[in-house]
Amino acid sequence: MQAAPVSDLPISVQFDFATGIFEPWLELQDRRLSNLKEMFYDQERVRNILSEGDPVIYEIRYHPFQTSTSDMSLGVTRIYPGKIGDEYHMTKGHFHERLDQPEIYFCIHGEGYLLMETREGDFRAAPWKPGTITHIPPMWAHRVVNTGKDTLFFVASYHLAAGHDYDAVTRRGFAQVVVEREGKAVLMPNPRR
Ligand code: M6P
Ligand code: ZN
Repeated sequence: MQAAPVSDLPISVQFDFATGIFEPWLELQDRRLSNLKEMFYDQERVRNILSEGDPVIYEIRYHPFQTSTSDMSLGVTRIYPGKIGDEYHMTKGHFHERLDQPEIYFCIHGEGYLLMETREGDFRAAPWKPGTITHIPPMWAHRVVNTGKDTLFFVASYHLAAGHDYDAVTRRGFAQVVVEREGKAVLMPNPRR
């Protein structure tokens, strides 16, 4: 993320509920399979797919609202439908670097789960549909999984100072993974733990 421009004036952006894209945004990040290859449990499948290409799994548009005294930020993530092997497309997932920083996620479109886990191993999977709003308390890692046939998009509101810590999630994943079984999305214990 580049340094955010400082403005003490109110700013509005315009969100399109049909596409999940808002304007203007200040930064766009594509997350390709190579950026989150450690996250999927079926590592052989990851290698096979990467030998033929590097699909975009999701994209994020950011607008940091940096003022001289505050650092609220907006992020809109769009997760494309699909699976890696039998595991559904999902975000990397992260803890916040700062231990006092929560976040609010608003599901706008699509269906899936918001997975959350503490370092002590307390785990929650919130089923998600349009209109579900989840408060993620400090010290809970968070990851969104798209189990539907459409693009899932959600709005995130957080402070820039929260920071992203991907370390533990990259090494250990979450306690459970979301996979397709007989056409249905089910949770199962992470085979890599
Ligand atoms: C939301 C926010 C962002 C985050 C993004 C993608 O928009 O939580 O801070 O970057 O989701 O999640 P991740 O960084 O885990 O890939
Ligand atoms: Zn976060």
